[in-house]
Amino acid sequence: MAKPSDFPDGFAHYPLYFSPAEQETLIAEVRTATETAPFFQPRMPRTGTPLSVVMSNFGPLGWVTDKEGGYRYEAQHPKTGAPWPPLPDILTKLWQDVTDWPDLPEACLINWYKDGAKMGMHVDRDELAVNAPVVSVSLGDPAMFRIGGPQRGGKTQGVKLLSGDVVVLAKEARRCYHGISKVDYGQSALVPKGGRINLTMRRVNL
Ligand code: MD3
Ligand code: FE
Repeated sequence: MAKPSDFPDGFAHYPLYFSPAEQETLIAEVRTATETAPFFQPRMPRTGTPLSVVMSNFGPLGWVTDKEGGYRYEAQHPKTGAPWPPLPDILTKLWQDVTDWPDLPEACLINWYKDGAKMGMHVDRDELAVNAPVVSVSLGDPAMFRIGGPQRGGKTQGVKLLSGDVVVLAKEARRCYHGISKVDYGQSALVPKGGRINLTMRRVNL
């Protein structure tokens, strides 16, 4: 059994931070935002291989990736060219509650995991603000989150993330390999078309 101390410094898990009513509010915010900023299919740089999640964003900047341009932050939606919808107040409040970072996040990536979707082990390194915390919200179906160390291929710890859970990645944890190895598809009725939605707030610029 893993002890909490096996997790990297700066990792914090807040189980069921959001009530069922607040989770419904968050899903309604996602639904409204994706009416103007529809989910898009992200693709790997150079190969164009699709990732298994679909994505959108809230905030002044959004994370995008495609074959030609690779991983980057953009102020406009890749398909519509419109600015991203603003960060909802409930997420601004969350950031202020669980971090002591002086600035608000610029980007909130929305990842939607449908049946069979996963996310391979990676490090988020497209932000200039590498020391700012990242705050993540899980909604819908449960998922197994894995976090390792700063080197690819080392030992990892698993944490099951449930709907309403919040994870904060600060300090060393911010620079650790992590991914979603499995989603227990069909366990939650929260997401109207099924699956899991993850919201990840990031500070991009210094
Ligand atoms: C640890 N998302 O969007 S959230 C991602 O559930 C991402 O969709 C996963 O990894 C998801 O990049 C995991 C938790 C998370 C988010 C960002 C991190 C963990 C992190 C950045 C650095 C270290
Ligand atoms: Fe990540």
